[in-house]
Amino acid sequence: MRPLVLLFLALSAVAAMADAPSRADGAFPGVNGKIAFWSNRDGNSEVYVMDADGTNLTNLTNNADADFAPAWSPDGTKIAFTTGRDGGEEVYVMDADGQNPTNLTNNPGSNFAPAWSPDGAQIAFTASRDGNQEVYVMDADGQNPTNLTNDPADDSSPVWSPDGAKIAYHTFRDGIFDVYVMDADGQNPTNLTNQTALSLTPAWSPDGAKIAFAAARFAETEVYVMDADGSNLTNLTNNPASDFAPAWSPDGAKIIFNSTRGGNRDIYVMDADGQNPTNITNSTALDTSPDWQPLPVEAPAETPAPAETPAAPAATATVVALPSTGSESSDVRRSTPWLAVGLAVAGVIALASAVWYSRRRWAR
Ligand SMILES: [Ca+2]
Ligand SMILES: [Ca+2]
Ligand SMILES: [Ca+2]
Ligand SMILES: [Ca+2]
Repeated sequence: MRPLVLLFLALSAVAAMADAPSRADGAFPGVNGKIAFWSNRDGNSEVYVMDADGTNLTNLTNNADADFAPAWSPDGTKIAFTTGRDGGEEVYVMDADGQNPTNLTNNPGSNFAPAWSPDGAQIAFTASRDGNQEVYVMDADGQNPTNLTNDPADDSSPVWSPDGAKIAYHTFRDGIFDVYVMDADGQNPTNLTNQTALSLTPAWSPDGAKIAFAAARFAETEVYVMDADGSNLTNLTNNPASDFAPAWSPDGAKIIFNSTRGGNRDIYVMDADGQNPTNITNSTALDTSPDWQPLPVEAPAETPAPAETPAAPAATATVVALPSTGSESSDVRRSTPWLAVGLAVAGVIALASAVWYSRRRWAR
């Protein structure tokens, strides 16, 4: 194909994924609770929760400004999110019912894409404070923000591994978006994808063994899963529409993701092997950035027999042995201006232009 055709296709694919914030957050092990996401169905973006079958929809933010990128705390009692209500973009936290919204970042730069540590003590997020996007970590009360990436390229969409040892994110440092993993203190950044496709928004499985993410190749975007060391890459969606922003259910059996296969962005649930995708939003509005609430596993009430214990420990052991891993997240946003700019520089080769255009979007 000619360069201009390639450019158009590439920009189209980027635009399809990009004009929706599509950050999902990490699943922590537990019982499956509610699904948080954001939607513009009431005129501006709000964070909603609903049951896993799409019922009992509730608007948690009810704010005239943009509210997006919800991330459940590991105990399911709080939601971190991003909001424009203070004029910039700040990471807030609120109770699971929307009460007590609190600004954690209070920084004139852009702060977004929060993700909790498994012990709930810290929150990773993306900040543009020094001219490019970096993955930061702060205490859960907003204290001690620390830049973990310190790289001139954009680094975003952090997610913690369930054992707390690693943080996965996506970065543009190799000239294309790849999913990387680093130690939780920022050391040992490692490229897990090394692909010619854009690899974005990693999402760690609750047992730590796998990472789901979105990969975009020209007009095609799919949800993939790989082992936490980058091996055994598998396409879970195989659908001509855009499929992106995956997040796992706390029991590890399901993956929620975003898809345009119904004609607009909706949230779908599928089995973790890609089977039985089901639209649970069914709204003509933009619905995106799902994250599944983990609820505590009920204590075994005076169970006499040791029959039900074997499953959990095995997965944890596997995680520790892995050389590297990532977690999950995703976020995107604003659309039109960058597409116009991208088309204006149509002389640039297609893939480079698409990637450039997408920097804003996938950052979150
Ligand atoms: Ca709002
Ligand atoms: Ca950076
Ligand atoms: Ca697809
Ligand atoms: Ca929709």
